[in-house]
Amino acid sequence: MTRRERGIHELFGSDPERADWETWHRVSNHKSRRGFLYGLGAMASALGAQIAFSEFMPRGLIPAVYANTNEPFVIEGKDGLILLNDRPLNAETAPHLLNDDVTPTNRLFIRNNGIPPDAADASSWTLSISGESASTPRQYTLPELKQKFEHISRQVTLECGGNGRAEFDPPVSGNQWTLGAVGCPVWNGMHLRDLLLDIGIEDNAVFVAYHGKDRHASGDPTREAISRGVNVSTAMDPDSMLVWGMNGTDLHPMNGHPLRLIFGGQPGSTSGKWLVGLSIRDRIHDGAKMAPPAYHIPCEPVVRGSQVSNNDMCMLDSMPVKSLITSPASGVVHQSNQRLPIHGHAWTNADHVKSVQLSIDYGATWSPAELQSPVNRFAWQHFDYSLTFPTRGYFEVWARAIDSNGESQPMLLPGWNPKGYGNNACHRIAVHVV
Ligand SMILES: Nc1nc2c(c(=O)[nH]1)N[C@H]1C(S)=C(S)[C@@H](COP(=O)(O)O)O[C@H]1N2
Ligand SMILES: [Mo]
Repeated sequence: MTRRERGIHELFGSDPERADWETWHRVSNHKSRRGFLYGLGAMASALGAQIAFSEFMPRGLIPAVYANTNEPFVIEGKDGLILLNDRPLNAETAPHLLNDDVTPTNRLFIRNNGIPPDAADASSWTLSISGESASTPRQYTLPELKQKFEHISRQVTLECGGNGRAEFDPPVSGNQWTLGAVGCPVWNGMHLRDLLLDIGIEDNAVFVAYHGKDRHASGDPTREAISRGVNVSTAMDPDSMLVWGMNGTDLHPMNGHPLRLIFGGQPGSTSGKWLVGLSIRDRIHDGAKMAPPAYHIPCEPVVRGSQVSNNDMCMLDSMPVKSLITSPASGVVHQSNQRLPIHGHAWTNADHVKSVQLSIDYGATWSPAELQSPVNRFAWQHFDYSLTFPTRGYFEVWARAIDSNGESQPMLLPGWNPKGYGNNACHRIAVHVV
């Protein structure tokens, strides 16, 4: 084998028909990455028993109790997600499983900061609103909310602020999200604005903070796992939602059932799950994970790997323009005499994505893909292209989105930051043309 052939063999494995996203991802990464593992804890809780001799159990083994049935070892209602952490539970979706224009519930990532609440009774769920700038503190049950306010459904992209963190170099700590901490289901609920107008908020209101029913990972009942939110102008934006359903059914238990917030264009951490309280604050909220370095980036660009003092950090208050190629899967083997259809999505915190361009020559030249308009603001937009390849061999397809503010995705990693937020580098997939 030549060196080049060996490279291709390594990339695509011995079975050339296999489109193996995970293999590609592993080898495409220039630094060693913590191996993918099903945590013993998650396995034990799924089995309902501690695993005896667990120290001898080979890593990645699927327990025979599952191997003997057709039931795969997955998070219930979450098909094929990749587990990054089981305490707290964090799981992402491989790009090719995000190909649907509307993300199905079973393909939406899970990002938990603490211990989720036990299964909730939606009929008695209560939301309490208070805070310095709430005119009259009050409560609503979930059935009251549904009965009293206008219902809306919107497709809104939800992306974790740390999506793409795994690629930062030097590495930064936190969940090593690659590409799949993003999704765009249809959310069913109401305008948050309608609720705030019903309560009445004072002129001095600055921030709307959330409180969830999940518990701090330490189990300490006096500490919240996370309590963030958005400034009042974002909360009052007609696109900001209070949500009780996704894709026409109840929220998944791990995505905040029975009530949550959804804010388009913001880091996912603002969209509180298992919502039991809102605080209308007369100042920037000071809840858990509001202080730097959490969800903060250096106010000015820094040298990679620098120590940055908390005083020099600014709040991450929007998510940058980005795109994802969702078909084919990276690592596909493609016949040279055929066209290769490319499909994917692009999103932004700006009004809309203006264009998506593709390159098969490492960015030397770019061709515009066909791009659809968003179904509503903050919905991701779909792009399509039919590629031809000039020769056989190893290719990369790169995608780059440009939004209505003129912002575009960088080809290489954007500014390094100590917590690894906002990586919107171009998505690349590998194609082996034979
Ligand atoms: N109560 C509560 N809300 C939360 C979180 C959480 O851990 N607890 N995680 C936040 C973060 S960091 C993200 S990215 C999104 C993830 O939403 P999802 O798990 O439905 O994908 O929820 C946000 N809301
Ligand atoms: Mo997040």
